[in-house]
Amino acid sequence: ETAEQHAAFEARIQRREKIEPGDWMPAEYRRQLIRMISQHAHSEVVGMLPEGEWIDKAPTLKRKTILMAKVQDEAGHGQYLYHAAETLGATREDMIEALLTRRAKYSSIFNYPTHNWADVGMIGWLVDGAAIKNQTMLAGCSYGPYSRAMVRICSEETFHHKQGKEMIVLYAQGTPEQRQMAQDALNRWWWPALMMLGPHDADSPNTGVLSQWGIKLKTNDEVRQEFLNEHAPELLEAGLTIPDPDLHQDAAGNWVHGPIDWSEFWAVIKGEQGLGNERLATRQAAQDEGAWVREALEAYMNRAAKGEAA
Ligand code: FAQ
Repeated sequence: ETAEQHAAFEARIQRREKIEPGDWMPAEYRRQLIRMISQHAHSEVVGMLPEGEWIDKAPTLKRKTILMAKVQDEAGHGQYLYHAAETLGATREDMIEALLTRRAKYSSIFNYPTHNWADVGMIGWLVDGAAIKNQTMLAGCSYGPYSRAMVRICSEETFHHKQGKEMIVLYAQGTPEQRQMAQDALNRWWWPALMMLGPHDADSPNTGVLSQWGIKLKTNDEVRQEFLNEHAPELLEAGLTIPDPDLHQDAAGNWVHGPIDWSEFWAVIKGEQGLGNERLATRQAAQDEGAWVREALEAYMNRAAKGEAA
């Protein structure tokens, strides 16, 4: 890596040009993107698990169809993102191994259990809501394949967000049991949703370089503020109680939350709290059970290659 190469790259970033797969890029730019995109892909795939458990328990055919489509979308997002990481030289095998050996993370939010049907709605409203704020920002990022993936993924997440909000608003105005179910879901998902947008800026080691290179266009706290400003008033309007006694609006109109328990966040990521170990065991089982499919594909491709040569 020469100083000239770095200078030319920085100038491209300054001009807000998209960086494309074959272009020269600093090794650290490539490493950061592979880290982020692969962790994002893992999150989509592990993210199928909490909601997937409810497909055979959905209360109506309509809700079941919507949930099946949503979970299937998450699988598609995972594939899309693994491909985006592959454009940077990452291999699927290495990325999956990194997930299964905890070398790579995935979003903390998917280590929380789903206890009642309203959790499915609350995940749509809050988790997809938070993901959209983060990903709308990433749609403007400097790496072409990632930014384009985000445009498509965000439009699907918008449907996920709407179905969740519609469901929760309906239950919040429903029978006492339905209202209680929605409130219980909010009580459990509120703080994890705030945490999923990442540690406070002062404790975020990657934000500096990611911002410098136009990968992150907003900091974790800025995205969290956007999420809070949209969702706090809407949840209150739906008649629900946000489980934060310190929540208030400041003079500028921004909603301000109370202190976040970051020890819970790190414990959940490490698998010391929540379902981290179960989630990874499920992924490991899927990997093992899929081995014969990968072997068959490889045998087929080898045979096809030999056939072409003959
Ligand atoms: N969970 O320096 P920072 C979805 C880690 S997709 C676990 O601030 P950065 C769709 C971070 O990796 C949700 N780890 O990191 C859906 C780093 O560790 P490392 C996923 C977290 O990269 C909806 C360390 O902490 N979205 O929900 C978390 O600047 C419904 C220090 O943090 C993406 O992945 C966390 N929550 O900012 C699916 C979007 N937060 O890697 C199904 C792409 C931080 O150095 C159902 N990623 N860490 O070992 C990003 O935008 C960024 O990576 C952030 C973190 C904002 C997540």
